[in-house]
Amino acid sequence: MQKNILIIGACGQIGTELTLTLRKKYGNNTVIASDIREGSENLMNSGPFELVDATDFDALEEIVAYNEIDTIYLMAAMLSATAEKFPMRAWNLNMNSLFNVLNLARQKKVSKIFWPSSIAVFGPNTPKNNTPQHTIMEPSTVYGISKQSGERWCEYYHNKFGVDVRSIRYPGLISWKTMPGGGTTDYAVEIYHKALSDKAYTCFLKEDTVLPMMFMDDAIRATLELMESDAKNIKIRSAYNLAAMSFNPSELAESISSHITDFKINYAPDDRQAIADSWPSSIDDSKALEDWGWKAEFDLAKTTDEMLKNIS
Ligand code: AKB
Repeated sequence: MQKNILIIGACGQIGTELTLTLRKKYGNNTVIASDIREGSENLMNSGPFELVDATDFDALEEIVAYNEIDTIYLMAAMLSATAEKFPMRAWNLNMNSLFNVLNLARQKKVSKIFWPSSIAVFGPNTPKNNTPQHTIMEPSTVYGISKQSGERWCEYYHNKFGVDVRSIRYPGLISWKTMPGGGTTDYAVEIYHKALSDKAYTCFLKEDTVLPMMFMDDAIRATLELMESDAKNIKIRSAYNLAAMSFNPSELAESISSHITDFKINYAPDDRQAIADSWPSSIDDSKALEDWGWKAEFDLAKTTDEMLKNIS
């Protein structure tokens, strides 16, 4: 029997690129994309697609059985800034979708799960620089609370029921194929689009707000490397710290200015500043290196080259 892959939340910023990469690697018909809405033309035309609400267990169960799914990537989530506006909706989506896939694995309907965690699991009492894998967490955002709870449940399902669930604490992700939506790190994508269209950007974070970031190609490679590692090497079943680079809006603007010399940045911090202030500035990802050989390839200069080249 052929075994297929299901991506839930395939039309979002990570889901789109993950689906396209997995289709290239394993074949278009092997990777079933699904979301609550349709996605980009590229994604919709490259393989099978199912419309589904990630909180609907019966609908997911039917898709899994019909498509002979073996592995699920659950990418559907409400991100940090939107979750502050709709706390109950965020909790419902972020937690119930996770319980659905964990329970499908517990019932042996699928054999492997990927679920994304985030640097948002950390909070204001966490050491800010080179944040360790195991440390004080105490997230102060709705999104962070859902991600930290999710991590606890992943580890619990692994220990209690042997569920093969794997996860990464993604930093802010920078990509050009699909826009992010509702996150605090979204400025680091918007800025490139505005630099090219208007030569100016008003940033919603202060100039000296340092956050951990990563180019999407690195994030997708990390996800696949984690999922393809031998189960015995995966010693952390909550979620792995992952890092590539850290910078503030002013440093990012400087990197863009080396290509677009008359680019101007202004600052008008809003509610998202408090979220950013509660997160780490840099991350220690040595456990990911130790357990499955992780190493980032894109620094800020390389990311800026790729973003400006591909958007324009
Ligand atoms: C967000 O800003 O909410 C996300 C994240 C860091 O998880 N990009």
